[in-house]
Amino acid sequence: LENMGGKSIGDQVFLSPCPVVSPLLLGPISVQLSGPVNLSIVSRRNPWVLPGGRHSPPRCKARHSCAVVIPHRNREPHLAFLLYHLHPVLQRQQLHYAIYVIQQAGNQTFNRAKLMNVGFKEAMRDEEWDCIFFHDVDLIPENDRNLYICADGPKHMAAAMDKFGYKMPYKNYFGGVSGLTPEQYLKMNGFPNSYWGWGGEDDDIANRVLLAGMKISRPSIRLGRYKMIKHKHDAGNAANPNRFTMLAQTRRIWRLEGMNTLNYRRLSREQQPLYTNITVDIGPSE
Ligand code: UD2
Ligand code: MN
Repeated sequence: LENMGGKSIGDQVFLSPCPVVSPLLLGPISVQLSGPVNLSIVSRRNPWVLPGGRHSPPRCKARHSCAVVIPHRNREPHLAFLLYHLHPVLQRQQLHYAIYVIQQAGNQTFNRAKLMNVGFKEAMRDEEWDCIFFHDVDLIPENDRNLYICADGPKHMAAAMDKFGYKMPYKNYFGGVSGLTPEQYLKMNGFPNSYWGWGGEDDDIANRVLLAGMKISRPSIRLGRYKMIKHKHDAGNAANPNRFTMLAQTRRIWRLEGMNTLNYRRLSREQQPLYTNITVDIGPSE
């Protein structure tokens, strides 16, 4: 027990808090996008991950907890790739965490932001997470010092993506990966449910942050690096032609539409070895 870094009282083991800066961090990660990865390879490399994709540091008490929510449909190879890299990163950051994959059932138009609202709700049923991350399935972190920990303002993690030449494409960009405390998330009434198809929802979310009186927080360009797995536009996720008109209305709509109007039907919830899989019917677009 000495070696476990904890004290034993009765049968209980009390771990001491993890160091403020994890000694396990490696910094830059070389992400090779070639070579096959599948879930059994990922499982073998992450033997201590518990069913549902949960983990806590074994030898100290985590200072922070987070849920990672991944909106998903039909991108299994990307999911395997992300999990291959993300599990070890979260473990090296000594976080208490769980990964939730939110699957949109059926083949109606995709709705990324609504799936993320579902993910928030479903993750918070399990635990009072300190921070919820919303993670595109195809973005691989390239530096483990970009911590999956919340900040004073809603945190945009993917500040530097390879596809944008490792810089911000425009000011207030909020796509890809972001992290919010439950308080921050609820203060902006969550995300919009009304963006069906590709585009606009990320800017609506950025608008909500600002309209709710918060400031976007970002890691440095050096740490906030992500590689996007190259892909084509998915069938069922055509560009949303209404996105510009909708974006002009966020100011009027945000309090009326979002977390407080979310409705969906949960079809299943399974504890997979590497993630909690939640399949939902989010209805057709209105
Ligand atoms: C950009 C943004 C993304 C979002 C999107 C517009 C980047 C890196 N990301 O992504 O955050 O704002 O534009 O909606 O710039 N997905 C599925 N199955 C589908 C369709 C989408 O799983 O059939 C999920 C998946 O997690 C994917 C995400 O939705 O990563 C965004 O879709 P995308 O990757 O096709 O769009 P992209 O790369 O233009
Ligand atoms: Mn993408």
